[in-house]
Amino acid sequence: TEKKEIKYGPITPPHRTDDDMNRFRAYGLGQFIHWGIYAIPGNEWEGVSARGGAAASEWIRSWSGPTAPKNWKRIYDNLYKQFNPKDFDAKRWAKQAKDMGAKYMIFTTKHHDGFALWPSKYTDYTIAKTPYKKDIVKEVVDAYTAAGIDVYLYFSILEWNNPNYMGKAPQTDEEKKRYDLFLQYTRNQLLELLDNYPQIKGFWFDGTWDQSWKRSYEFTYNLEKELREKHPGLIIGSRFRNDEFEQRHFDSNGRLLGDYEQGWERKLPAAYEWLNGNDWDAVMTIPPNGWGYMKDWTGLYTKTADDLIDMLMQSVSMGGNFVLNFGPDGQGNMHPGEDKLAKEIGEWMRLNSEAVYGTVHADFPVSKLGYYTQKGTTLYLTVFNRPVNDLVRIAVPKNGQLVPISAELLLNNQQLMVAHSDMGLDLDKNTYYTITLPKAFQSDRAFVIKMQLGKP
Ligand code: JFZ
Repeated sequence: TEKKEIKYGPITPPHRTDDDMNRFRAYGLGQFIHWGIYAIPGNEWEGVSARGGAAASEWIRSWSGPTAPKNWKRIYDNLYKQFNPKDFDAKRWAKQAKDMGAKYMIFTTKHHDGFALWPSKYTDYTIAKTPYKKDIVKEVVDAYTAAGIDVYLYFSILEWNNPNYMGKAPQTDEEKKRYDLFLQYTRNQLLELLDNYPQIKGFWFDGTWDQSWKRSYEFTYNLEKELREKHPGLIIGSRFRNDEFEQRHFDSNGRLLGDYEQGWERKLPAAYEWLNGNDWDAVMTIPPNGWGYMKDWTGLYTKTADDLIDMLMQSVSMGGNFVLNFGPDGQGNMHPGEDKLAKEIGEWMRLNSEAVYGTVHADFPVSKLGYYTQKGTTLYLTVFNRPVNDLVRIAVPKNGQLVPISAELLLNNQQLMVAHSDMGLDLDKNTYYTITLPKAFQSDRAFVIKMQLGKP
C-alpha cells in the first residue's frame, strides 16, 4: 500500500499507554451535559414548538420557516440577559452522575451560539454578563472533580454570531484578517480554559467541519501541540483537526487524528472489527435528537433504561465508553425523565458495574444472548435475551483458548452449573459450554453471568 507524505498527521501515538489514557479506557460510562442559553426556550417559544423548524433543541437559534417567531435571532441573542438559574447546584448534578455510575463527564463550555459559560476575557458574550454572573464552568469542574468524576470540556469552534467567524475559507485580505483574529480568539479561549481549570482531563471538540477551519491545518496542528505541551496527558478526540488534504478524524493514511475516535454520535459500531483497535466513545441523546433541554417529550420515543443499558454494554463490549446526554432546564433542573433514567441506570450499575469498569473487549464469538466483557481471566456475559430453555450456551473457538470452568450470577453470587456440551457438528469451529439458569431466578432487566476462565 502506498503511503502518502503527510506533514500534519497525528501528534500522539495510536494507542497511548499513559495513566490518563488508561483511565479513559476504564471509564465505561460517562455523562454529557448540554447547557446554555438554549435551555431557556427548551425547544419552544411562547407556546410554539420549534420541532421541525430547528435541527435540535440546542440549535433553536437557527429556527426558521413559517413557525419561527419574528426577529427570532435577535430575541435569542438577548436571552442571556435573563439567564439566572436559581436552582443550579453543580454538587447535586455531580451526585446524580455519581449515583448513576458515570466515571467522566463532558460539559458544554460554549456551544455554536458562542455563549461562554465561563467569564472569558476574550468576549462579552459570557456568563459574567448575565444576572447569574458566577462562573458555571468552575462550579461544574469543581463539583464533579470533588465527586471523583473526570471532567472534559465540550468546545464548539464554530460560532454563529461572531462577525469574524466564517464557514467558507476566507478569500479577500479583509476576510483573511478577520478569520485570523478568530483563530487567535479560539487559541486564547482554549489556553484560558486550561489556565482556569487545570483539573480537566481533555477537550471534546465540535463545529470543526467548515472549510475555513479545514484550511487552517497548520494553525490547528500547532495549536494541538501547544495545548498538549501546556497540559501533559490531555485527551483530545478525533474531531479537532484534519490533515493538509482536509481528511478529518483519520488522516490520508488512515491514522487516527487524536487520542480516540469521536465519530460515534447517536450511533454505535455494529462490529468490533470496524474500530481497528482504536479507542472511542459514543455519545447518545435520550430523545431521538436534541441535546439541549426539551421541555416537551410527548410524542417522541425516548430511550428507556433497558435501551440505554443495552447500548452501554454494546459499547463496552467493543472497547468503547458510552456517554449519556442530559439537558438541564433554564433553572438548572434536569428533566424529570432524565432524573428517572439516571436512577434506573444507577440501580442497575450498583449490581452489575463489575462487568463495566476496567473491562475490555473479549475475544469470543458474538453471542445472540448479549454482550461479553472481560477482565483478566474473568469473563462476563450480560444477558439481554434469556433463552426460553434457560440453557446459556457459550461458544469457544477450538484453538486452545481458555474456556469457562465456573459461573455465577453477578448480582447475588449464586453458583451456576457449567457443562462441556458439544453438539458434535464436525464443521463447527467452536466448542460449547452450557450454563444452566435456575428457573427460580427472575430478573426484570439484563443480568450478568460471571465466569472464570481456565484450561479445559
Ligand atoms: C454536534 C452539535 O451540532 C450538536 O448540537 C451536539 O452538540 C452534538 C453532540 O454535536 O452535532 C453533531 C456532530 C457530529 C456529528 C453529528 C452531529 N457527526 O459526526 O455525525
